[in-house]
Amino acid sequence: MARPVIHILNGPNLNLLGSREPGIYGHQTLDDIARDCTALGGDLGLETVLQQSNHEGALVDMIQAARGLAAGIIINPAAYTHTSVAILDALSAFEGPVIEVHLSNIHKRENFRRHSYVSARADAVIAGCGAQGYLLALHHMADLIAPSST
Ligand code: CA2
Repeated sequence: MARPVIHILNGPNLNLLGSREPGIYGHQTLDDIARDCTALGGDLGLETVLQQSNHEGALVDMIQAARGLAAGIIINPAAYTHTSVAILDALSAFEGPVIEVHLSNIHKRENFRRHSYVSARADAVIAGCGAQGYLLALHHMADLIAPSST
């Protein structure tokens, strides 16, 4: 039987991970994160598809494209977390679970990072765990989409 597919979406500048600001965002690249998610997804019986864009509309398109295909979305909207009603609205039209991930603890940084539009739709929020946050999100996603035994 086909494994449930989880889309892991990443916003602007996350393609630079590993190359700059390791003190805030760690040493792992987005390719490292994709590789680790693929491996863990295999253990959890999930297929993972990781995508990144620097453009708000492209992220909206990715979220819309996940409808009917993905069992769940894990998203790090990056700076659009704090600005984008468009991403919130697109996620609201997605039928499955949504988990918001941030590498850094957005509540320990500048005030403007403390508000997330996306959190109003997210079923769970993980912040401050670095790249491990994506793996924690995958574990929780597996629980959220597991068929009920009752
Ligand atoms: O902590 C996170 O994961 C953030 O979503 C990262 C965003 C930031 O705007 C959010 O407030 C919190 C920024 C991503 C930028 O990534 C870079 C990686 C390497 C070098 C420069 C930027």
